[in-house]
Amino acid sequence: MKEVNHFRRFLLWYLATTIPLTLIVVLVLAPGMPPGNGTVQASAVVADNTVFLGVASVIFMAVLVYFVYSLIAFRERNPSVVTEGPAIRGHPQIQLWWIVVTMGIVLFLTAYGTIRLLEGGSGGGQGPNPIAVPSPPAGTKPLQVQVIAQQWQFTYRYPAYGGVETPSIEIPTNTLVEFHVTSLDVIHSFWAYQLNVKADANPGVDNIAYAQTKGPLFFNVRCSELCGLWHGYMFNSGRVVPRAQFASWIALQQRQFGAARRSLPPYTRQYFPTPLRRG
Ligand SMILES: [Cu+2]
Repeated sequence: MKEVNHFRRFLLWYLATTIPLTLIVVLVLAPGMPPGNGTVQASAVVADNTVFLGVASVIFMAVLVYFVYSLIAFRERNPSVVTEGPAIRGHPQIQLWWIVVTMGIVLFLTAYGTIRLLEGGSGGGQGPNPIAVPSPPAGTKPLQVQVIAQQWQFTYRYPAYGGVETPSIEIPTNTLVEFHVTSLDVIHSFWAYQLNVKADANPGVDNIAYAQTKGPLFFNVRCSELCGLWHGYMFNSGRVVPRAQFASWIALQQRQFGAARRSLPPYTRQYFPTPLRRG
């Protein structure tokens, strides 16, 4: 009887299943995954997840196809035989390939992840001295927005507009927004899902995160750090609106909250409020 070339047979099965599956994952499934394409950073995360899922499906299918192939091709057909097959040891070629392939994958993921992280910070909080600073769209300046967390709400201050403090957030389209995230009391976390921004809000700390807006967008803001009794209710929503609409919104905020601003501390990068007298 002719000896079957298992490796070639496995490879054929592997390629026949993995190529279509990986194409479906990379071209159809992954591009629709969260957090969507609301900002430049969100799109970058979707692209990175597409790359990672593509790599993962190639590895996953290798394991799965080999597993199924072994079950079928190498199973003992005679139930009276209970001895194990010969152990596979000392195959230098397989060992070498194993080391080369696994090391290649790990090094690729490390390099890719690091480079992508440094390109624009990926929407994460970078502390007071960011090293991954994205450049704003040509001819525009970054807009600073301070996010102030406290039990149990977010407020926002706009230093370029007299430090006005607002209970809701709007930001203009096609703008690089520089979020300065801080807290007045305990540890919170500012998570603007569709903007792909997530940054810890710590008292006395100026945590900077970037998001470059694209078109108009509705986004949800949630606290994502357990911060006390009403943590689950610490959310609001915001909008990315055209520049003209933003200008009239911020003017309205200045009129509405201008009086309150007089009893606020002047704008700084962090606040150390005196403890509240309670009860
Ligand atoms: Cu909170």
